[in-house]
Amino acid sequence: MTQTSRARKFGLAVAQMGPVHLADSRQAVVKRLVEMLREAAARQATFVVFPELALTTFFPRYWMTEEEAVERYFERAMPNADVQPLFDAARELGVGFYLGYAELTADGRRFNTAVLVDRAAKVVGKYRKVHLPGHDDHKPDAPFQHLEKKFFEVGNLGFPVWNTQDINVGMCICNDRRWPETWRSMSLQSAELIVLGYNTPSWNIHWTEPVHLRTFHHEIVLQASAYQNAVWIGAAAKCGSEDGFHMIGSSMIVAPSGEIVARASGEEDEVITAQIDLDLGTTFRQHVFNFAKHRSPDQYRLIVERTGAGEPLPLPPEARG
Ligand code: CDT
Repeated sequence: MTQTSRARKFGLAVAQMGPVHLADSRQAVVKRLVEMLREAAARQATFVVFPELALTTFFPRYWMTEEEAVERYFERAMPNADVQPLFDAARELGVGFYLGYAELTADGRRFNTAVLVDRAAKVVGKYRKVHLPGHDDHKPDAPFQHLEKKFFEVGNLGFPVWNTQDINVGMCICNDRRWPETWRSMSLQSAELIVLGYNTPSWNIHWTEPVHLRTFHHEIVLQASAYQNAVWIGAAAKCGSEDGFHMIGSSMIVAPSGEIVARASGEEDEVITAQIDLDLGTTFRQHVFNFAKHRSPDQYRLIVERTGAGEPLPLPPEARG
């Protein structure tokens, strides 16, 4: 990794979670999160990334009604009594965090959400997942469901960036990481660190994708996105076999050079840390990815004008053969 002379260091931890089974209580899960928060603090981290939907099993794999899902898996407030011990530990240790959970709003709307919590345990930001994968219908012949499109609405908060703990931080969630617009929306707001949690099933129910590609695509999008946007990335999995349904691990911290600087080794609860040098991102933003100097948004209009791929545009006369 390229080194800069003026280091602006930030203690980052990623807390990977092993499986959360259907029978596991919220209290037991939060105890695991608190233990990892303490380990991260002992290793000089001041911010911890926890996974997507960290408090329960990955419930969109099960067919059920929306009412059943709300009853068992959604949070009506954040924090709430079950999660309060995590907030108490964060305040005691002076460690901020990212936490993914299923959000039920006061007016009954459902989102796949993450909160950004500062070192005083105050919620300073909220992100709602934009790129919801899967389907909303029952697929009885599939080995499991992926019902995010049934249980959640598309996020309505955009891709904000917050200044907290003296750095610019952005958030996204799981499938968002596969889409270049996610990262660029935040790097155009000078994000220095982008954090995410994920639950990535090892098998794709939509086609027979070789299992090794699941991890390969996870790595390639994180490494390319870190480099192309000159940001640090912290990505936390919930992984291993939840009641027989396996999900990939490979939680990691990726530098703006695209290099992986820390990576989880197993599929259980595991804390990885790095003292990240924020000036490394500045270096990349000043040179190859100096956006103000090199971008040409007028040439990229289709990116915001079209959703799906359509016909080629009429060629400008000088582009014709
Ligand atoms: N949780 C989540 O977003 N999972 C998706 C599965 C994609 S299936 C095509 C992911 O991007 O990992």
